[in-house]
Amino acid sequence: MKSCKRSGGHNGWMHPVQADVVFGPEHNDPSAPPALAGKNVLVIGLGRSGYSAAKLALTHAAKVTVLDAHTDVAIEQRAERISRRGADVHLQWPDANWTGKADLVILSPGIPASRWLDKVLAATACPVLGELEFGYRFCVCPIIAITGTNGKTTTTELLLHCMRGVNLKVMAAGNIGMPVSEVANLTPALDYLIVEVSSFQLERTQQFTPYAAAILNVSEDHLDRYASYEAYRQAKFRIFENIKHHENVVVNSNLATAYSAHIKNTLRAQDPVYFCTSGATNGARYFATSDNIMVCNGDAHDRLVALDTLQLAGRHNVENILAVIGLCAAAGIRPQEIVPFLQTFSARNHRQEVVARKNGICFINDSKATNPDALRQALATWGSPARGSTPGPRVHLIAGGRNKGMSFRSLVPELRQYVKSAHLIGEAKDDLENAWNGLVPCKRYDNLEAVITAIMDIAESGDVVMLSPACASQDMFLDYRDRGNIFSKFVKRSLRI
Ligand code: UMA
Repeated sequence: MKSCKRSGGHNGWMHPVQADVVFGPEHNDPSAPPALAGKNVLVIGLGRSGYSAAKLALTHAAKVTVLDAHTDVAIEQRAERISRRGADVHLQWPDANWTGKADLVILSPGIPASRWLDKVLAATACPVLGELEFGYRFCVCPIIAITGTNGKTTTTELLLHCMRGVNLKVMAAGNIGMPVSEVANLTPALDYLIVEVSSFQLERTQQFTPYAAAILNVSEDHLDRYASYEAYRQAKFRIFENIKHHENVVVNSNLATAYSAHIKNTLRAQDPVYFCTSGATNGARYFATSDNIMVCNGDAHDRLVALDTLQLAGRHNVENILAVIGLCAAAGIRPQEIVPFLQTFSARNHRQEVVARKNGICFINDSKATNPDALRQALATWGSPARGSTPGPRVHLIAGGRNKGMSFRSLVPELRQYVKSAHLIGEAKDDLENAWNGLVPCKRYDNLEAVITAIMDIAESGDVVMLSPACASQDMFLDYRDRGNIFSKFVKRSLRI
């Protein structure tokens, strides 16, 4: 294995740290601890990110205040734990009345720009860091970052699997559910930290400089937070902003035009590594044909691995695999070295997960599909009739939840081709019914249990019952995992397995 391009510091790696108004000039020396002792740190949001950031700041002897607009059992438990360590915590905090002192504000990713936030930030008049940026400042190993509208978690887990397979010490953090602030103090023991990054986290990056990074794909999502699709895509491209070395920038060739437009103004790496799922086009270094994953070596195209030897199904997963190959290559791992690990990795829970097969009916939990494009991928993967079975639509689709400002009309072709019946839940019931009624039979429900009971009466051998909501989960569930677990529980109970 070729060693990664490191340049001093831990394992030879050193963050490209610039003079810093937040941590003071001593942060130019990466071996010096960030200067937070005695500083007033205001953390906004006491979810997982705020909790980890508050603990990290407390560890560095900061005076920590935490504000959260809500409260629930989990928030109260976190509040109690950090209060015991000296934090001043305000729950159910009313907007716009912060008058305290702060030297640094740390924002949780789920908190969007708003008038009350502007007021707080204006009142404090101090630097503001997102939790990702804050945690990053304490990391001392190289970071590999992954973003994209869909596939981030699968790709992060696949990269973890491959890098561990070649005996590197790696961990995963970020949007995958583990804040970077939580693991920053573990990074001295790591070769790499793999970070799943969301657009929310990227909105407030400053010095965040991954050693290597990939964008898997960008399609419409979170339009309740962003003024436009373009604004959302721009947030995604911030992942590359500080990377100078073009071999370490890995991009889906679908985004080549957008990438070129961005580098004119902001991005530094002029000539990224492209991957492509539709053959050797657009100068892609890594690409897939209908049967194989290929590597471009100058004019030669070498077959790396046959698609039918992989456990991950679907074209969208080919995208994820190609990105992993590109990121591994940036870390000095040759594509051939990871082939056995590509072949042994299978999809994790909640992402097109087969929950049960009984009486010829397949039950799929795709709770992680929180936008229309993810639903489209799931239908393309599971919608085609099995060999030898009756042609025609076969999916009983369960969709709905909290609409993130999306239109569902774009799914009409897939709906016509693959969906036998649509079962609608959550706040988005009306939007979905308006978009789909007349195309497929649509029925509305108040809860998932009622949906499963109804579908059990109509599903036949050869059909697929799929939860792929195309919406966020928080209107009815704690999160997508909770939604998927409840779906799986009801399915198994109904099938008596
Ligand atoms: N809050 C306020 N005021 C507000 C909004 C929220 O006080 O106006 C409080 C809430 O009461 C809550 C806290 O802020 O207590 C929640 O903060 P948060 O929404 O940032 O959530 P965390 O628990 O910190 O989780 C975040 C990510 N969530 C979001 O970005 C919405 C998690 O990604 C991530 O796993 C975690 O940090 C660790 O890095 C989840 C997610 O849904 C999976 N991500 C979105 C996605 O994948 O599409 C971006």
